[in-house]
Amino acid sequence: MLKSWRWFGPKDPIGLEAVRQTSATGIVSALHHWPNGETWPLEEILDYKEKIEATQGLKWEVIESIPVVESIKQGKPDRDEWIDKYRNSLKNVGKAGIKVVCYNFMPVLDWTRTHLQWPLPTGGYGLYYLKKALIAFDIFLLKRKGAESDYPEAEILAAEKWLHSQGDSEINQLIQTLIAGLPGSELGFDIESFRKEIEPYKDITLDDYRSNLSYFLNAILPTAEEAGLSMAIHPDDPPFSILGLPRIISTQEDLTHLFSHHPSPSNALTFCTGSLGARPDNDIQPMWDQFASRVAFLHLRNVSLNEDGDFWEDDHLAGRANMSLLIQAILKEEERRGQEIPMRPDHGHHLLDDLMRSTNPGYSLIGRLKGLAQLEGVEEAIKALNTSKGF
Ligand code: DNO
Repeated sequence: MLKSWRWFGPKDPIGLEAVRQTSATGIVSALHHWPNGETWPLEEILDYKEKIEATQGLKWEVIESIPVVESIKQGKPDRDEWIDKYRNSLKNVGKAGIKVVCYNFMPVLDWTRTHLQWPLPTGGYGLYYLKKALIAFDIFLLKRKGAESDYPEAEILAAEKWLHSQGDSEINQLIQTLIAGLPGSELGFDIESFRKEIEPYKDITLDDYRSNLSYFLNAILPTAEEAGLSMAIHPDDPPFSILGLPRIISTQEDLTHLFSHHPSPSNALTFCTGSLGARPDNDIQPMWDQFASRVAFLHLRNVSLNEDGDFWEDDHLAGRANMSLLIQAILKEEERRGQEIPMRPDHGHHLLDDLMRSTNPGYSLIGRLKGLAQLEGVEEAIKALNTSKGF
């Protein structure tokens, strides 16, 4: 695996010299300073690449992400203009020699959690999705029309009770966490603007939303092919509909639909074990087996679930996905291709000195470093066991 690390640009509290010490050689980044939806000029890309690669040993391997604007997602009349800008960005990315672009097609919100500092049993903190908090937000804070009909009575009561047990600052924190924008999402809202933003989705069905993605892909995949790019879509996180918004890249069936309708070799997948794993009926192994050849980028992390529909980010080697078996399968796929697949340790716990430094939620230094070291250890062990040489 090509070990890489997500870097949020010059403002990232974890600088490139620090990344250099993690054993990652690939950088995953984006022009975070560039206005959403506007074409990425070639000079900007080259300039940013030069900044990254000025740290010896690092290379900008993957773009995460070029965000897809709401006009495209909602299929608005002006979407073609935005698609043209997107295609121009892709052409420029291709010229700059970067081969993988990660993006997502989640409406309005990118990845979503209810708690960013959930205490771990061993100390330190992790990310958590508490279903009743999400329901409480939806019904009692956002007051979304018709939200009550999305949940069983007992869950609504539990959510209400939970909300009453929370103080003002916890409630404000919940609102912030859900809609103020997590790292990489590029957008943030308050309750009023969020209500406006999700309003159009009441008229957009799953099928409409699928055709909006298809329309986008039909327009950009030929450009991506010409530019030699893999467009690695990121699965929905969490992989189910939240707040009444459609989600269409959540299950094995969704992915089958995506790749059968768009067989272009540039149509690719970001295999995110944590996102896919947050749904009990998603089995990681058959998903890998079916889509391995489409995987252009790996997000390795692990989640655990409970029966209440909550999930939390576990150690990279604990949780639902059997990482060792997955890495074994990844190495097989790499051998078949004769090429490494870029991987990054996704989301780390906030551990030890992480608590003294203000880093992006999920993007800690020590937590991710631990994850990377564990994953690398598994990889090395498998490789060593495969060569039957003595020691
Ligand atoms: C979260 C990330 C996502 C991801 C986007 C891709 O930590 O995995 O924000 O970057 O969904 O567009």
